[in-house]
Order: sequence, then structure tokens, then C-alpha cells
Amino acid sequence: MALLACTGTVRAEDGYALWMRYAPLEPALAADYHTRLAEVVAPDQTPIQHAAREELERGLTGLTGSAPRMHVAPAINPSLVIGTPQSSTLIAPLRQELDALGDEGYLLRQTRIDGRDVLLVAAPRDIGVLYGVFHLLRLLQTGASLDALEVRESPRMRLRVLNHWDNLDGYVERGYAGRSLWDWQTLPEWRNPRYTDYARANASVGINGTVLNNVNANAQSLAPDYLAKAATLADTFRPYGIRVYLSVRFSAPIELGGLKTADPRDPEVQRWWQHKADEIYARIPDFGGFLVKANSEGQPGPQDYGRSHAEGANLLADALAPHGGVVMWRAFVYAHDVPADRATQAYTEFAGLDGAFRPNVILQVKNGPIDFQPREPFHPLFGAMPRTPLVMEVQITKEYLGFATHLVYLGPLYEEVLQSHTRGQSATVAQALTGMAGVANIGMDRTWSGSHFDPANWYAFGRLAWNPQQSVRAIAADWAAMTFSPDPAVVQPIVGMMMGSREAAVNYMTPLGLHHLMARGHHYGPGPWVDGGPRADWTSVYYHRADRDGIGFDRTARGSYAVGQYAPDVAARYGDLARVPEPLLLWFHHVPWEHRMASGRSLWDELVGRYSQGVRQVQDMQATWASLGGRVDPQRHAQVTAFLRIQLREAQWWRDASVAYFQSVSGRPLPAGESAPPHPLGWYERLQFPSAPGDGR
Ligand code: GCW
Repeated sequence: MALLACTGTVRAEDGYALWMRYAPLEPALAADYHTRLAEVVAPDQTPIQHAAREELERGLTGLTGSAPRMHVAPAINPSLVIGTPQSSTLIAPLRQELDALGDEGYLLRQTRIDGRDVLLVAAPRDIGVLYGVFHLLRLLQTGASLDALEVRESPRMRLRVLNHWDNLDGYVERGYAGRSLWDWQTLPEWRNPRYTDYARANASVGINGTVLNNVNANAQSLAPDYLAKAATLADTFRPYGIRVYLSVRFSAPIELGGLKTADPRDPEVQRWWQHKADEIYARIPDFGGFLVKANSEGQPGPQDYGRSHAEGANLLADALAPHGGVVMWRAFVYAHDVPADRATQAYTEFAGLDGAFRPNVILQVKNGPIDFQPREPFHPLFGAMPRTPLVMEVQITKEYLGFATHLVYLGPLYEEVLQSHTRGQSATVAQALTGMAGVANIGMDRTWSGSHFDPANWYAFGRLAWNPQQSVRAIAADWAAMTFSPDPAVVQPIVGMMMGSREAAVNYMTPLGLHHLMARGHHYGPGPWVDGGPRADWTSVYYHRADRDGIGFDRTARGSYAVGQYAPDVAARYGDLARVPEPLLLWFHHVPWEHRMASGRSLWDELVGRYSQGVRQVQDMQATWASLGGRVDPQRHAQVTAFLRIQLREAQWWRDASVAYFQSVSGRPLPAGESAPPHPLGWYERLQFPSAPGDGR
């Protein structure tokens, strides 16, 4: 008994529970919620209904400390009723109102039935009820008032999908959270309970699809034995509204089917894909579709046969169409034999194909024109393809943002691009989107994401894909309250750390529009000196173009003219040295070192100042975190403290190495008060990290 009593309070805070801890609330609040929500009516006839009911029971029990009474049919005095017009007689009268919310929408409403207060979680379909239950649990976890509650929600985007860059051998490309969650070896027989917890976490933020395997795809994932394994995962995720998708290798008809070609015009190739689609749907009736990386970074594609990306995408789209599947075709395409500025190549390749794709093709475009940098302008394809549905791909894993050890909340990065104007003052990137794809930061690490703060990025991704208009500060506050404690003395400082963290990383890595300065290959740590090798656009000097006189990539009409790919008003602003936002200055302009910045300092002084500022920002995060000592459980507090120490060391390394390098180029003295890097440049250049994570086996 004594032991049992203990487990309620001494919770193992190892991060596994994510934002679904359902830890006991402060007693008065717990008692109030329990009184209001003691008699629950929840149907239990379908797997989704069962999931919703179970989650509700688990959440209410954990948060209030007492189990609610669960009924399947109207109780005499219900206090919480969940369901659809089909599953609940108490909700049936709302049918018309609910239909307006669409397939995945829901309603939370405090109302009166027979003179008693009743809370409704109502939706047109079961999945909306599950989403509504998670919304209600979030309100309780954050201590919200239920008085006069009235919430109506529908997702703004149809596709809210994770992309796992997981290989069949369990290695995760650009993964910093351990091995792949998918244990292909023990599937389909063994369903690790973790698969269900993964699905719960996703459903709690509205994620409704998952691409199981790496876009650098292995044809084997389409072989019958792997399809059987994927089908088991699909069965596990289905009660949570999550569809399974697969990345496919364009040359699979050759590797798997033994054909001589993968040419989209070859009838045998067409038949092969049709049969493959039939085979998949026989096993996974609600299969989502294919994700394809073609003719990019060595992957096969239609251009190998002189065909366009549209022909390649349409080949697969035709095979999936009879089953209702989609093709997500990636626009991350650039070629080593094309000398044009890499930032321009995707637009050049795809903009002219607008209208050439089948209706079930969706173009998946990275948020910026290069590659998940700490800061990029929005991709010029957004707003440029009005006849093609677009999905925006962002990285949740932090390949270029310090891996899992740097505390960097990506909400502000996502928000910045979603709210960018593609033209004029009204059209935003968010409005151009049919969906969002997030490169997952999930692995077998006990925390799921490699640190205690990285799940915040998974969380924010889902919340923003559901509704890109939400404030990322509010999302951070929800996450912090659920993950650590709803106490404002905990939430506020943590939100402060999170909100400043992305700008800190920009400052100590790539300030003022600099980009792609990370070390070669693994991208761990600074490498502004990286030059030579297989291709110019895999070096740093290609991007920063620093010399004795100045620094930055001239993408104006005098340079690569990448600005010309934006709508005229955007192009005019980015292309004008006087009007370009300073955070993007060196992305678009090559600027003399003595250029006057808004601060009144020279560009050189500003650059060095930003590097040092980034380091100070990490020190500030450390101080804030230290002040939370007694308020956050010791286990998690200690790990975050240790990780911040790593982050500070690496931020200082970034600052020192970058200052040493750029000073060797500019030949300028350090501004007053700036300390010289402790080592000569060569010392930083010689550092080697052959075993950095995410880039090998
Ligand atoms: O950012 C680069 C990564 C590659 C990745 C590629 C892509 C999956 O360094 O690891 O490959 O982008 O997005 O295709």
C-alpha cells in the first residue's frame, strides 16, 4: 500500500509521457474539475471511440486524482458527454451545426440539459471527438476555466504529416534521438506499445499522417514482407486518425520488379505501379500515398529517361488515384551540373509545371530555397503555383540548429515563414498551403526527441499545421504547462527561454542572413572555411562569399537574380539594400564591411557583435533555468542543465571559430570590448568529428 501511495507522487519524470503526463493538479482545481466532470457518457463501439474514451478516463483520473464514472449510454445525471450525432442521442440534435465543422472538426460546449450543467465534446465524426477530448484535456492541464466554454475547431490544412527519415536497418538520417521507432525485425508480430503512444501524441496535436521511411528510399520497403509490417503499423495508428504513407524509390520497378526501365512512358512500368498500388491497398485500405524524392542528390527519377517531374509524378498519381491516394512530390531538387545559384533551381524546375500535375499530386516544398537553415526567406514557389496543391516541408529534427543538445524552439521559425507575404499585404505562405510535412525528430530515446525540450518542436509543428494562425508563444505556454507545470512561475520563464532561443541560435551560427556555414557532411559545428570537394554548393564559401571588401551572396539583378523569382513587390523589397530586412541582408546582398547598419555600427562590428550576443543569450537561458531549480523535478532539471552547458560550449565555439575565420578574410580589428578567439583559426579548422550523429551508421 505504502509503495502504491508513493507512485502517485514520485513520478518517473524521464520525459516519456511528453505533454500527456496528466500529473495531479493543485487540489482545489482538481476537486472542482472532478465535481464538474464526474459522470461521463462516452460511446465505445468503434476503435476511435474506444481511444477517445480511454484517453479521457486516463486524463481525468490522473489530473483530478479520482476516476470519473464512465457510462456508454446517457446516465441519469451526465456531466460530460462525448460523441457524434450517430453515437450519442444527446448530441444528435446538433447534427446540422456539427456538419459545418467538416470531417475532422469538433465542438466543446458548456450547456444545460434538464436543468443541469453538462459539458459536450461533439463532432460530426469519431475522429473529431478524439481531437476534442485532447483539446479538453489540454484545457484541464493548463488550468483553464470551463465556465461558459464554447470552442469550435476545424483544421485549416488537410494534410498534417510527419516524415520519418528512417532507414530499414533502424538508422535515422539526421536523427538525434536514437534508433528508429519502427522495429522492422519484430513486425508484424510484435506491436511495441510505444507505437500506440506515438499515435496518441500525434493525435493530441492533430497530426493525421506519417511517412514511415526515408525519402532516400530503399525499394525494399515496397516488398510484400515490408508491406505486411507497414500494415500492422497502419492498423495501430488507425484508431488515432493517422494514415500511413511510404517514401518510394522511383526505380523500384527495376530493383523490385526486375524490369529493364523505370521510364514513366513504358506501359510495363505503368502496370507495375498499378499492381503495386492494388497490393498496398489490399493490405492498407486507407493508405495515404507516396512521398518521392526524385532526381535530387543522386536519387533516381523521371529525368533519367528525359521525362519531366510532372510525368514522373503523374505516373504514380495514376496508380494511386483509383484508391484515393496522393503523391507528395518533393521540390527539393538541384543538380550538380547546373551552375545556377542553388537557391533558384527548384523554382526554375517547377514553376513552369503549374497545371501539369494530376489533381492528386501535391508538391512538397521546403520552407526556404536552400535547406532548413536557421533562417531563410520563404521559398519562392509559395504563391507561384496557384494550380498546384502545395505542402510546406519543415524540419523538426534540428540538422542545422544544434542537433538535440541545443535548446531551440522552432515555433518562431515556422511562424515567420507561414506569415511571410508572398505578394502584397494579404497573401501569406500559410494561405498557399494544403498541408505541412515535418521531418520528424522522433526515435527510441526515452524522451522521444533526444532532449526534454525537443518535443516542443514536434508539438508546435502539429498545432501550427492544424491552425497556422495560432500564436507560437501561446503554443509554447501550453506545452510548458503540460510538460513541466501549469504554475505561471514555471511557465513564464520557460516560455521566455523558448521564444528567444531561435534568434540566439541564428546569432551564434549564421547572423544577418548568412547560411550554410556548418561543417561538411554532418553539419555539426562551424565550418565557414569549407571549400572544394565534389560540388561548390556543398561548401560554405559558395554561400558567404566573404572577401577583403565585404560579405554576402548577391542575389539581386547584379548577381544571381534569385530575387526575380518572387512577386514584384517582394522582389523589390528584398532586392533593395535600403529596404531588405536586416535579418536577410547577406542572403540577398554582397555588402561592404563598412556598410552602416540600423544600429549605427559597421557591418563588421555588427557581425562580431551578433556572434557574441548569441553566446550571451545562451548564458541568459542558463540563468533562467537555474532559477527554476526547486520548481522542476530534479531528473529533468539536471539533464536540461547539462545540455545547456553543452549548448554554451558550442555557441562559444561557433562564435570563436566564425570570428577567427571572418577576421582572417576581412583583416579588420575586433570591435572594442570583443575578446579575441582563444585559438588561432587553424586550430578550429583542424577539428574533426568523424562520428557526429545523423550522418553515418
Ligand atoms: O538537408 C539535406 C540533408 C539530407 C536529406 C536532404 C533531403 C534526406 O542533409 O540528409 O536527405 O536534405 O531533404 O532530401
